Amino acid sequence: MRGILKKKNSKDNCVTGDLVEFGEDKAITKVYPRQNIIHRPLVSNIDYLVIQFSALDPKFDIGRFNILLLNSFYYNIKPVVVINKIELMDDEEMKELEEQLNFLKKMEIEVFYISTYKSIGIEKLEEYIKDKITAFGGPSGAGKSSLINMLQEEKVLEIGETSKKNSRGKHTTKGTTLLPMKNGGWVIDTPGFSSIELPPVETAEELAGLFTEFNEYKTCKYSNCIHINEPECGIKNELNHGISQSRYDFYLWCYKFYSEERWNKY
Ligand SMILES: Nc1nc2c(ncn2[C@@H]2O[C@H](COP(=O)(O)OP(=O)(O)OP(=O)(O)O)[C@@H](O)[C@H]2O)c(=O)[nH]1
Ligand SMILES: [Mg+2]
Ligand SMILES: [Zn+2]
Repeated sequence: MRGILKKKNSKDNCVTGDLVEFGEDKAITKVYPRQNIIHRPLVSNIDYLVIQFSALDPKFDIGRFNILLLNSFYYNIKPVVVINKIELMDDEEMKELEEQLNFLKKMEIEVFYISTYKSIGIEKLEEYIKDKITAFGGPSGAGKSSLINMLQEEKVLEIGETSKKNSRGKHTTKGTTLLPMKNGGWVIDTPGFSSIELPPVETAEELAGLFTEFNEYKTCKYSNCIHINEPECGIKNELNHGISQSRYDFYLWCYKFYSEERWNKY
């Protein structure tokens, strides 16, 4: 990239997904304005963010899942959920997982339960993301590269193992790669992460706005209600009915984090 285009200390001068112009020496001379950008994973101009976890090995983690979901709403990118390795679960475990993710229906978020080993659910997903640009994000070891190898034209991505000791991924994918899909559209493989950051939300109102399933129940007595200690709160009234307790608990957890670690420091 031409030095003149680079802002100092900026990680997003040019990212995977950018539309660019380049000269004969292949140096990038122009980066076009972006339709969108997300920082975890760092990609731009995408139609969907697939949030991919494995059911087991490593075990599904609703806390980290919720953080990724919050990021996709913060950056205004449509999330699609993929749960891989479902062949490792018995019926009981599967039912439990589906219950945990039931709240996504209300938010009109598609969930695909798949297994790349047993070729379960791949075609449906393929159909859904056809002709779109889709980035895959999620923890290391979830099987992102394994899945993308099935969707793209050539099997070129390296596949890792999960550690026998703690069943964590081994951070096999190091870079972010955009690849054409067999039937049209593009997929982006990204490195898995071990830690996930909360997005830079600035106020409680903004935070509540990222929980889109709250919208339907905002019949709160006070128009500036943040659904915590206020009486006659539409959200709290719906707990365990329209609003899932675990999502509300996650909301409280975020609120506590932001008010203790961020908002008082601005
Ligand atoms: N049991 C099972 N294992 C799978 C499945 N799909 C992938 N794996 C295994 O999961 C491990 C991790 O797969 P990767 O595709 O490297 O995972 P990744 O998400 O790309 O990991 P990073 O690149 O580290 O972020 C490998 O050992 C795969 O063989 C599946 O459907 N079932
Ligand atoms: Mg990978
Ligand atoms: Zn309220």
